[in-house]
Amino acid sequence: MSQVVKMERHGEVAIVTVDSPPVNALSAAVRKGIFDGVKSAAADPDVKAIVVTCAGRTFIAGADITEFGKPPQQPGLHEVIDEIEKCPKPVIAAIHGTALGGGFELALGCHYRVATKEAKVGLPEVKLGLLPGAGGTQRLPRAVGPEMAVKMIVTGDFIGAPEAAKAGAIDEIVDNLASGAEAFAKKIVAEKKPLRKLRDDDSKLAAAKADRSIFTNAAAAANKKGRGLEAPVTAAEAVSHSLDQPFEQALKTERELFTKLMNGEQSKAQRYAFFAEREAAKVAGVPEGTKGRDVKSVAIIGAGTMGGGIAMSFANAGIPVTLIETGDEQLKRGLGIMQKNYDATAARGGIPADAPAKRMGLIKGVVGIENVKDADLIIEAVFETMAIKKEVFGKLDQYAKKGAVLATNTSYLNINEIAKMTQRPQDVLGMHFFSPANVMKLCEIVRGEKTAPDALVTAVNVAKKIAKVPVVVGVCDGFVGNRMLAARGKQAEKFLFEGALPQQVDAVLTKFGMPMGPFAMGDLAGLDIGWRSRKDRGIKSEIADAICEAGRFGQKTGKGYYKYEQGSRAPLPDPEIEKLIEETTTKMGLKRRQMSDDEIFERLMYPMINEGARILEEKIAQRPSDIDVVWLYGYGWPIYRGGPMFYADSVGLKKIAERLSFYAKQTNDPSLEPTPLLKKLADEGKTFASLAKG
Ligand code: 3H9
Repeated sequence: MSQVVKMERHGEVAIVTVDSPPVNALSAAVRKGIFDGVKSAAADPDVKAIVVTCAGRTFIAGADITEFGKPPQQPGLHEVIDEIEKCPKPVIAAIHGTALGGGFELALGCHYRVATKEAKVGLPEVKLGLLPGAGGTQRLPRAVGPEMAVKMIVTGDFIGAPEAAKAGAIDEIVDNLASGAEAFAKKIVAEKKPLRKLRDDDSKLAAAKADRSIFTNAAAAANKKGRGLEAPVTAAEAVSHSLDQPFEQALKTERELFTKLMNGEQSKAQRYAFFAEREAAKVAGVPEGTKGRDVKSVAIIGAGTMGGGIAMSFANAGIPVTLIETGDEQLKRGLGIMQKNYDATAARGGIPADAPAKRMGLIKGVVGIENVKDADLIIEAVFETMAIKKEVFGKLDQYAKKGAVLATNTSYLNINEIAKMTQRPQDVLGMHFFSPANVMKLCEIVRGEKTAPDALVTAVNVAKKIAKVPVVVGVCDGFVGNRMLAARGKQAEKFLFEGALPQQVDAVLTKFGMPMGPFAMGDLAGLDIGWRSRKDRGIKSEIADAICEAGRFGQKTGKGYYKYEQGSRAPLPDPEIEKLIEETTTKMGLKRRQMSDDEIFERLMYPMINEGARILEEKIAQRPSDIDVVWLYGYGWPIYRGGPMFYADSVGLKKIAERLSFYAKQTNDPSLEPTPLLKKLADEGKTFASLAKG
């Protein structure tokens, strides 16, 4: 048989085993192997039943995404599933790990399904901008009912095997997969059970036929959550055809909709993001086989907004942490906020009712930095001031045990300088979380000049363990994300002097798909922080300073660049701001002009992309796709646009370089000229992606 699919006989049961690491994806070879295996077992008179199972860590995790967009190879997944379904002998899927996408669809095409208790099943295609394209939108509603099916397909969320069994998608939970599946197969044969084909079973569809609101509701919920995404809405439509089209016709519709999505720009970007995220975890310059250090206990210093959010991330992942403060008062306040946060999430059904107590139980609050002594990983999240950070690291050097990884959650400061406060700079690095740290998935792992490879790998591993997306970056002011944000912010601020209002600038970005624009973001973060820092550095910004002088610090004071109604976070344009901007610019003798949305968009985006190119030149980021991951998971960049560098490639670097040069001259700002790297790529007609290919 094939290299990736093996067949053996256990008496009257043929076992077809897929063995194609890492996740047994349905490559052409795997599809052919299963097809041939089932066909030959069907033809063997001594075989009475067939088990399809997988070696390694998981059942088939879906179609092989790397094959998408390439010329199709036979047999297609449909043909494989047809071959299984029409097999005259019972075919049983034996599932462990995760049966996902095409893998779960293949299992649904089998006559029976058994699974281990820990197994999970799901149709996560929407997360790749797709919909299940091998019968999933038709067989799943028949297995579990349309309401549950549409919810699973539109969210792409997995469910556990016990829940799937209760709903009707799994026939039996087995302790030992191999022996359990074989025994199940023999029982089916002995009891002469029929060949159950989901395509022929409409019993669960009847109830839903009367009330089709489940589809519109699912699509509306998806629309609300994933602004601008095409796939969830299209997927809901495909599932709805289980009710109004005969099975074969609905399969055809499903395939058409799948193909449309697969060839679309959104799915292309989402598939790119999937691989970019995985690529980001691979650290260049670390010797092969470098293992992370053992992390059994974690301490976090500072119970403020960031420290609290980081502690919650650990507790959410079931990992106990020690949270350290300088006094009882501060500790009590921090723990109180975390408790309130958890309670609010539980009240809106985001976590189970008993979760707040359980999670708070994992966070041990203590007073005194000496309590770091047993921790294998220490994350400092104190005030963002070099002097304070240095003092803390001096103390950590004194109290932390040998080999502990010492991380700072700074968002701008120089890690090398902080590391110098210790006798062990090899153990020091940055773990830059994004606010709110218990929600945002990004963690920039900042590698100092002396950071040891195994310390770096430890931080990457820990970040993954707490469900963050780690991206390794180098030391510079603001690292990758905030440095690019600053390039954008500089332009946004200029627009207010030139003629635009905050709401016009922000709307340009929200229309593009960003969750908010720079001014709404400033209001959320608090305008006083920047004001204080400007004062410290002796910098003036007439409009921003005037806003703060008027006591408008953003959401926390109910007024900033916008006004906010009591208890609401919705930014409302404020005529007072319009007046303040006009008065300030008049006083400065500036003549305001109408600015077009196109100019605003280009002047926000392109300088950011230019800064991204500079970051690559300086090797602060390892690869363009890492920059994209930073923006996707740290700043809410719309996933269907892939990230700023991916977006730049789609616009064309030549155009971006030309426009940057144009604006450099128009605004008399030479810093906007394209960087040498961007210019070179543009001149050569190349893309950022070409850099990754070497
Ligand atoms: C589909 O099925 C369409 C059908 O409806 C219709 C067809 C007609 N293909 O995530 P990990 C690689 S669409 C190719 O780090 P984990 C991944 O890149 C598909 N490669 O591991 C990585 O490679 P590397 C629907 C894949 O344990 C390695 O495997 N299915 C695929 O954290 C390990 O991955 C999905 O959307 C794939 N399908 O998580 C499932 N999947 O080591 C997508 C993974 O070189 N996959 N790789 O970086 C996942 O959600 C997770 O990978 C999984 C494992 C949960 C399976």
